[in-house]
Amino acid sequence: ELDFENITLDQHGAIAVLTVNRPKALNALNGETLGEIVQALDLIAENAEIGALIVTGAGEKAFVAGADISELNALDGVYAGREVSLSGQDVMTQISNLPIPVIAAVNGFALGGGLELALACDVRVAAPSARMGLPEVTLGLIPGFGGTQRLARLIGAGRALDLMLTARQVKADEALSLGLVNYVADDPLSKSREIAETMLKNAPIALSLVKEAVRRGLNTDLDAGLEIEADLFGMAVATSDFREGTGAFLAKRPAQFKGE
Ligand code: CO8
Repeated sequence: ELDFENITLDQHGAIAVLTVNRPKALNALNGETLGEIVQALDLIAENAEIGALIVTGAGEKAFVAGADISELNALDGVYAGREVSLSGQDVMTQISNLPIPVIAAVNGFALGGGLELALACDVRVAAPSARMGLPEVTLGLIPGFGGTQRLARLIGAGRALDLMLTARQVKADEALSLGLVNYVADDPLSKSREIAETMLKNAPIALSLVKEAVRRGLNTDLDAGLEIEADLFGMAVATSDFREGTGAFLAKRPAQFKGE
């Protein structure tokens, strides 16, 4: 565990857990917290032992209740607004670009920037108590940490527009039926660990190539996406884990992947 003010970073074997911990503001993301998240992501990226990341919020009440509204309130001018959005987007993009699976364990409120944080993860697990929404228009704002783009890509423009224009909060069961979350579980952190363990049985490079294929493919048209897939498929075939995986199947034994 490292010395951060507003987050904790723990490692349990191959799984890192990043917990946003600012209880006085329901874990809202101020600039300092975003900076610590970036430092944590750098540590995770440098640590070859870590094969999956879980992102969560401290306490029962909130995952992350948004960007810090007192900091937002001090913003003034088109330029300052654009810069703060770009730098928050960059943090979310760094999460989504990590070459390992990232799971959001959503306990309690995930609003505004908090939902955008969960949207930057690969898989979302919600507690029954979770409340999710993008209430920015109630503040005279719009989502600025990638929410307008990632939510529409995840659940479709029509459903995303409903959530953003009404600013309403959805509970876990509706979030599940919208495809906003993948699972609802009483203990989202332990369910996230279970999902991470399942993923970690698979070939690590293949996991990173799947993420890359989906992410890059969503930025392009089908033909270009299929080319990306073929290129990355070729890279998978060039790994020794591919030899091991197919060889183990044919020999009827479990595969021992090395991440090479
Ligand atoms: N920022 C700062 N402080 C917050 C935030 C926040 N987002 N959310 C809660 N807090 C603080 C409260 O001010 C309160 O502090 P205090 O005890 O000092 O009064 C404390 O946390 C506890 O909160 P409440 O008393 O309000 O708790 P309730 O149980 O009554 O309500 C809610 C819980 C419903 C979650 C309520 O706190 C709430 O509505 N919070 C704000 C939610 C919100 O609107 N989030 C979106 C923010 S906008 C955003 O995220 C934009 C992202 C993109 C930015 C792009 C940059 C340009």
